[in-house]
Amino acid sequence: MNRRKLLKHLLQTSGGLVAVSLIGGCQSRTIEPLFLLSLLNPETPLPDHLITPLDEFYVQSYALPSTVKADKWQLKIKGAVEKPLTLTLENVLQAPQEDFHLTMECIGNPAGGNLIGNALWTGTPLLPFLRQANVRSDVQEFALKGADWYETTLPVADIMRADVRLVHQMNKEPLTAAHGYPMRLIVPGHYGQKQPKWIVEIEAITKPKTGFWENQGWSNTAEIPTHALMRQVQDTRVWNRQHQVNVSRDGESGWQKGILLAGVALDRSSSIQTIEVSTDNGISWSRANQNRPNSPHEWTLWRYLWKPQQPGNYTLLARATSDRQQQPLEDSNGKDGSSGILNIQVTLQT
Ligand SMILES: Nc1nc2c(c(=O)[nH]1)N[C@H]1C(S)=C(S)[C@@H](COP(=O)(O)O)O[C@H]1N2
Ligand SMILES: [Mo]
Repeated sequence: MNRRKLLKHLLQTSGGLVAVSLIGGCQSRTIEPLFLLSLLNPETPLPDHLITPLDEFYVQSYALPSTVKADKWQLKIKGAVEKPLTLTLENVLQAPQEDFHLTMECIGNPAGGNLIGNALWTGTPLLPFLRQANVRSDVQEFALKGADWYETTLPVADIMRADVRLVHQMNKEPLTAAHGYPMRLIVPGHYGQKQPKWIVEIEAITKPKTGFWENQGWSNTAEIPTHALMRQVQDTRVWNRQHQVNVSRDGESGWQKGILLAGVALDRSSSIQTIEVSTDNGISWSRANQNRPNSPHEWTLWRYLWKPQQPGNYTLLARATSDRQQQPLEDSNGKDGSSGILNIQVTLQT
């Protein structure tokens, strides 16, 4: 699609409607099954990318999705800048577009939770626009605001990077209303709360400030720790911490045939080197098979074929090691995001 067509297409799309469930004014939609890993045959190579389909991608918004009209949409770059700027959709679409894979996860996602998804995003770097606005040297942070009055902040160094982009497509489709139509900002390395949807304002500020979730105690840096998520025990999808799974001995999915464990791993900035699985509550560890995405911002896929010898109770753990760190055994402060190890109790029946 050329840019003119793209603009027309975007202007015609109202931003697809989604089913909304309102719980205490907070819109949060999680869909099962999240994880359609067709990895049951360990002989088939792991795919390079596992993309979460749009209708399965989690939605986390503190209020109803904002209804922004593309032809009315504007992004103001203001505050402590020499030349304040107002961008239209056309301005953004006329700039060079880039496709990139990135996994988005909510800081509130518990170990093994499903507030996580991976997409192919399309957008353009924000940096040239910031340069155009000529950010003053005493600026410390940017306050990023959505049309729903959502606000979050990040230091200058985190925002004035070539890989921070204004994004208008997700999996090659215009963003849906729920995911920020017509435009959101994506700041790699950070949890979802630093990815403002329906972005309408970027304010350069000279004093640090905290945003909506950060004011409620959530981490203000919100950087993604090295962590692994285990998502599959045979055909049983595993969602919760301390999940209890029963597996019979015989039959098509009986444990005698082996049990396939699979999942993902992610870090804020560096590649995942290894994923290890323990089936004896951390006494011994075995390397899982994994793929190696080009970008550290896309989840690494892993799987491990467990061949139990005896019935009984087992505790399964998975841990990731990135270039930066090995995932700690204990869960850290939940308000910094869950870096803890998912703990799955499995009973293998006699
Ligand atoms: N404008 C706006 N942006 C927002 C939010 C919001 O409520 N309003 N929620 C944030 C949170 S907490 C997360 S986890 C991600 C979720 O993005 P998604 O709904 O596209 O998955 O959006 C972030 N950006
Ligand atoms: Mo979030």
